[in-house]
Amino acid sequence: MVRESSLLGALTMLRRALVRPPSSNFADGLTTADLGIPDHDRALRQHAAYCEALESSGLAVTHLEEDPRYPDSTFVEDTAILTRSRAILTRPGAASRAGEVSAIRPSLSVHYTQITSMSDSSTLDGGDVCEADCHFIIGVSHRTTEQGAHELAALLAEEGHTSAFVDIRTIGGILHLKSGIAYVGDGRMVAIPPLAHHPALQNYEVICVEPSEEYAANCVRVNDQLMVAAGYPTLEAALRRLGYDPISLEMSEFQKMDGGLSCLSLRF
Ligand code: CIR
Repeated sequence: MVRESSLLGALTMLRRALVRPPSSNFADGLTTADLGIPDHDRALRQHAAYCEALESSGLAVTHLEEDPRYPDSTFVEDTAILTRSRAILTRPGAASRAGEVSAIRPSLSVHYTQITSMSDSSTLDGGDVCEADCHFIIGVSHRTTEQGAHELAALLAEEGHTSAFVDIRTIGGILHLKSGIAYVGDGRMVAIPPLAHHPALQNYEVICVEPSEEYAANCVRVNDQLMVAAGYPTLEAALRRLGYDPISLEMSEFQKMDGGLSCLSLRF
């Protein structure tokens, strides 16, 4: 095990991130959003700003090569679940993304000696896994099967982590669980209205986003910093009232491909 982390209060101190820039054929990836075709140059600029924000949060950022074999491969979060002691390689729920997992493995093996693969009878995307201190909330979605969610929970339990499940298959407008919730530390969870009262969130102080700001629910706490999507003033104001000083980042080109802030990095 080589995850270099210590505890920051109850929050895990993060040291590193892996990112992969959007490839030139990024627009050929999967999407349900009806927001137009992403502009590759603008996506690269937004990605660069995102990487700067990770660095300013104290992370050493490893920039992987763009990988045009997989147009969705900039969304590296979906390929692995990283705990203190191991990397768990996922089984993406979209067939076109399956090869992304073997593509990321060598970069993870630089940092992890223990790498576990999920069974090929399950599917699970990293975007369905929300880590909240040592507890994991796992979404069952159109990408993550119930079996995949339970298999991951069993693997996490081997390390003493607890899990809860949230079925998002009937909730419109979100691809993954973390399209709709984010743990921002301090016992607080940001959530979209349909998830705000879910039993899995009952032990958290829930910051509920307005229906018009649902995209902003995918925010990312990294050490002392909180990264939020730009253009969602009500959530940003609510976070400021709670004492956060969010870094706001333009995400328009990734939103066009159903991606959010968390999807763009593996943080450990
Ligand atoms: C996909 O449909 O798989 C990509 N276009 C977007 C993945 C976003 N990932 C995430 O939310 N973790």
